[in-house]
Amino acid sequence: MHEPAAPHDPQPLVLREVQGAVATLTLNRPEKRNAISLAMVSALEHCVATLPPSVKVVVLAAKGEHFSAGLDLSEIPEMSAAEGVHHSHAWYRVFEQLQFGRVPVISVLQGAVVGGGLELASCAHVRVAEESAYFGLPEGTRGIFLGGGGSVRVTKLIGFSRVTEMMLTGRTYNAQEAFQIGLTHYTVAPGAGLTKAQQLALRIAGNAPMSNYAIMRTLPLIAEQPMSHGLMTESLISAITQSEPEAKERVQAFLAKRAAKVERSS
Ligand code: 1HE
Repeated sequence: MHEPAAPHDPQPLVLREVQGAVATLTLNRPEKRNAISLAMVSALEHCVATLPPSVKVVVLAAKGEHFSAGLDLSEIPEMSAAEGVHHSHAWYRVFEQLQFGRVPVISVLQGAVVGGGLELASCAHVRVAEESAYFGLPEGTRGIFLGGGGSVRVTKLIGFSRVTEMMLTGRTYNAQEAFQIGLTHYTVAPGAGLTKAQQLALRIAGNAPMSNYAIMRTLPLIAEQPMSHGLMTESLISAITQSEPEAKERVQAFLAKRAAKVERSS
């Protein structure tokens, strides 16, 4: 069932549909190419903060031909420098909830994934792109700069050299190129993104919750730690994860030939 982000909102900017363990959040401003206004940021924050405990995976999608045209540029002309800082921090709050929240996030990307749209997509743990997707950082041409965490998150995904070149020249990467440089994990046919994301969501929801949590929360930390700290963090989280009763049961099931073997991905 689709629920509006805020009760009684006649035109919700983000739709939320919960089916079993999977919540689908859909940016719902296609007439403005899902440009991200502060109101949309708040709607997203509300949807994430109030996820039912039964939800184990979020799919983040967008209505229309474009995932997102980025920051709602109509908010820029009136903004002072101080307001700009607070504006960025409002984005950071919800993006942090997405990346370091309770459950993994899979994004479904089509058409323009640009500026703040790419910053949002880079918070997801898995990115599925339809062939129509293209990725850009047009901030330079608008006279502005990244402000939704992209200089950290996009740079971690593809390196500062590529981000610098994208921002200076306005170059965009198509879906195939984005896959090749590690910006996305899957490329699928037009219209097939949501189905692919839902299949992946069911796989992820079938994992032990503590394993999912360890993967999401500790891999980014370990990546930033010096090697000796990283190895210590890994050994501790590994010991905690494998001590969970669910881990014991899953390993026993494999040893007793009751669990599925590893299969080639299709
Ligand atoms: C917008 C926005 C927007 C569209 N803010 N209103 N982002 C950009 O620089 C990308 C700007 N957008 C575009 O280049 C194009 O709109 C698209 C390539 C994404 C799509 O083109 P098209 O032909 O399908 O749509 P359109 O006719 O350009 O736009 C439809 C409407 O959406 C139109 O409004 P209308 O009232 O005339 O119908 C557009 O004005 C409106 N629209 N994009 C506001 N972005 C936290 S810092 C992040 C910094 C950034 O994100 S910088 C990148 C900004």
